[in-house]
Amino acid sequence: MSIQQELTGGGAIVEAARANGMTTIFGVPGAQIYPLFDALHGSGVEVIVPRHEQAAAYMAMGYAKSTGRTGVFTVVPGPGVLNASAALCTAMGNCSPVVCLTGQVPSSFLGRGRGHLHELADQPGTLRTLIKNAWRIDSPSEASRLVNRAFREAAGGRPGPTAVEMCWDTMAARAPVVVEQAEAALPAPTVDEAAIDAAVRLLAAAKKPMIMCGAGAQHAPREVELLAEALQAPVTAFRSGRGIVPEDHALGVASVAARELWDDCDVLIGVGSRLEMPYMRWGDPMRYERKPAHGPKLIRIDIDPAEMQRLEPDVGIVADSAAACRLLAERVRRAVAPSRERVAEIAAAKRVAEAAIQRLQPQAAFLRAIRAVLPRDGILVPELSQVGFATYTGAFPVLAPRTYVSEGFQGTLGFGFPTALGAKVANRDKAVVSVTGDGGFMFGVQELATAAQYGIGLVTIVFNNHSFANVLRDQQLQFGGRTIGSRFQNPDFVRLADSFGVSARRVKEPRELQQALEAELAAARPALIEVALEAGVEQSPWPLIHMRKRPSELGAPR
Ligand SMILES: Cc1ncc(C[n+]2csc(CCOP(=O)(O)OP(=O)(O)O)c2C)c(N)n1
Repeated sequence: MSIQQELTGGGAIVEAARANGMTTIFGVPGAQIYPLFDALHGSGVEVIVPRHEQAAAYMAMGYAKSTGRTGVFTVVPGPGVLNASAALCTAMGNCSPVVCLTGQVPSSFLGRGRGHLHELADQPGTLRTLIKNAWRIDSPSEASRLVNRAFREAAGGRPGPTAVEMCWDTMAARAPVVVEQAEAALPAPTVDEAAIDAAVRLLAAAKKPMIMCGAGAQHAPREVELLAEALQAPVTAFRSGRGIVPEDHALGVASVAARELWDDCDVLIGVGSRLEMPYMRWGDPMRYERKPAHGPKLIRIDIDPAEMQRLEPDVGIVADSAAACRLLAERVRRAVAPSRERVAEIAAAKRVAEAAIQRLQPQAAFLRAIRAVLPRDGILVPELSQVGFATYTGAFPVLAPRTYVSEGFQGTLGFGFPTALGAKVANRDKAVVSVTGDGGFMFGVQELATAAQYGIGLVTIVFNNHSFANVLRDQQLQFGGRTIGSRFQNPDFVRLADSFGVSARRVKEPRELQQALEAELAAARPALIEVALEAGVEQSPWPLIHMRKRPSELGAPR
């Protein structure tokens, strides 16, 4: 049902976004988007104003990744949008449905180059190079249609960010507006039966198939599990596809255990994944191979047809992963007799992996302490850092879908803390933990104020090693020990957090961390735990991430 009302352009955008399910918005106000903020008054929409625009976008991304629902943020055009742009390209890379609502110079200044407030030469064009799509809304009456399109495209196909903008005067103008219902989701392509048959033929001849998931399988845990059980195949993931099959399930394996099984794998099924792990991390990251020359036969299930060109499979199934896995599982059950020994082989690989991971200290011990107190449905957001990288290996088993919110291929330092705040806003009833280094945390440290102001009960664990430890290690090993720009002087994190009104304490050992985390999760308040470390104490996680050999053939880590 559509409703006609007299609204400003900003009001029309807000009502259209509400019709698309927006209940929370993250944003920083400014002159051009005042009417949009004004319309949020009394709308029932939860408004969270962070202290930097990058955080508004990261929070929307964390909201989206941890729920599967579209996250919405609003910022001023030009510098506001550019401040949010690292988060936008991160959300593009990790397939998060996010909608950006922004402004534009007054309509009579469009394209004049006169230098009006926040003017960018071609904002929608600039955005289209970063995200899925961007539109200008030229009148309040067009808002509903274009906002509907922005939401539909953000969530449809391969999800990602979209943006709409409206000129300053248009956003303030009042007009009769019809707010349409949200559009139905973009239809998924029908599953190609011939491709399914071809996949079944490959799988019928396979002895040791493996399933590798990405973000595109997060909505399909039941279907992936059905397929895995029909094949008795291990299910693995690098980052975005973690937890689809729990990593304590007999068939759920994290990356190091998967590497132990990889050399014997004869058919790989990629589900909603770019398959970075086997072909770029375990292969040569400097050499692009369109069609893998070595390794197992490749079946890919992906909703994005372009993926089949970027990494060409033997069988490509362009479809929604839930539908394709369900159908494939049904057919496989009739055609394939799964190996009885597979579960024992997987268990053995997990033991080998665990032994390798336990040498990755002190990170493995800290992660074990966190896992011990974080409930199964608790959410972890690992920042790019020594402890964060260690999570890629399986040192932190992921036990449920959407509980491990990662940065994806952009590797954007600084995403973690604000993204975790957004995840907590979306999951007030769940435990949410941010694991970050001191360097990455300081990219968004001001959001301690946001946590305090809105009572966002996120627990942030800052591993303080007074350095960009990764850079420091690389310089020490690869540049004759010449270090530059990799050590720093930090504030006193406990006093800093305290000054923001955030509960804070300092620990040194894994056991102390476990106790502190348990206490802070129980207190359900914004909290910071600093883990005080010396620079350079962490074992390098990279030998367990870029694994040219299976872990049972690796020596002790450096
Ligand atoms: C936007 C961005 N800038 C720079 C980098 C390069 N980078 C990757 S990890 C890292 C160091 C992180 O240091 P810190 O957060 O202190 O964690 P630590 O490794 O010390 O545990 C840097 C600078 C990046 N990945 N992304």
